[in-house]
Amino acid sequence: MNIHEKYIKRCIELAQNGLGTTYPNPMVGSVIVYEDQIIGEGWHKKAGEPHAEVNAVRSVKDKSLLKKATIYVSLEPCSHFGKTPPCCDLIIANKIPNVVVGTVDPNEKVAGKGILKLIEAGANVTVGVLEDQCNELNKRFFTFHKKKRPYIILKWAESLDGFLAPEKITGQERKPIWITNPYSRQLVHKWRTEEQAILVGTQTVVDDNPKLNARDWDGNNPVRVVIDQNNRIEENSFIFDNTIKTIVFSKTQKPSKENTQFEIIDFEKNIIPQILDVLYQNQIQSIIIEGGRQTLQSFIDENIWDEARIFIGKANFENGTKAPFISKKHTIKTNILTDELIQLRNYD
Ligand code: AOF
Ligand code: ZN
Repeated sequence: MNIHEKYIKRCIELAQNGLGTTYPNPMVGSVIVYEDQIIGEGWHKKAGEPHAEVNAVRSVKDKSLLKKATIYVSLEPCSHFGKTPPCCDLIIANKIPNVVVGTVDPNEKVAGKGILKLIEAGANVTVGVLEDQCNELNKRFFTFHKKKRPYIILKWAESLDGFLAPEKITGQERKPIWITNPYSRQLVHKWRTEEQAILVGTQTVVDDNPKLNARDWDGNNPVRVVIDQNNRIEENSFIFDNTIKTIVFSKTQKPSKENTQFEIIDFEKNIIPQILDVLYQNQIQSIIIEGGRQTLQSFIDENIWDEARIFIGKANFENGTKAPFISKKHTIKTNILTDELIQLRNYD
């Protein structure tokens, strides 16, 4: 690992502190180095708050060193006036002579203009250090800006013999049978805090009345997104409790409710591009899809997904609804105590 890579790696580490809180902004980290010593560090914490470079510059005690230093940033410094002023101007104003950039910002408002502005101001700019890792860090942000749709994570749990959880019906009460253990379930709540939205199909809401929040982890709740073609979901379902913004894709309008947004789409046509388009328009950069079988399988069949996270439980069910089928290439297997977690990436 060369010197530039060492410091960009540190930028990536710093950036990761912002996981789940920077939306719609990317996670960005920055370090300022003088004579192979870190003299300042910063990361972007929250949209609207200072960018990584600003926090890094502010953290430098002896500002006179800036004129001789190198600033490392995992993402190209911005050149536009957004919620905050351009980081390029800050670098130029502080006369920092060397700038090392992990990767180019895909946001059309920046997209190379930051690098150009720095070069024009006389800075010595190096671009593309640990580029793949910097792109991976902001896989959601990059997918959103380049593919004009959210980053899509599919998640489900299946039995050892490949079935989704059946329901145990005792008297009038329907209770889901848990496939995964409490640790895996808590991990799912952590995952929910990392994404901007969570999506399920109608049947899942009708059958399970899920809350779709992240109650077992400290962090932001994702926007709830449900598909309900014929408005079958009951008014008193948890998803309509107004506690979290909810988007409903339906064939017909319903009287609007507080915190609930009805989106009319054409169910005669393929609904996936229509849904993704609305989510894009709503600035949703990532979504975790948690069921049911039909919804998950339709994203798999269209090959519109980026990641799949599948828990395999210990028990055999022998019958029930077959779990979605997905080709298990690029597999990472981990054990969460007794459950097995399979993680797939779609590089198409
Ligand atoms: C940077 N450093 O730490 C971040 C950048 O609306 P604003 O002003 O917050 O700008 C958001 C955009 O700036 C965002 O879409 C991305 O292109 C860039 N983010 N740039 O130089 C940072 N977070
Ligand atoms: Zn900036």
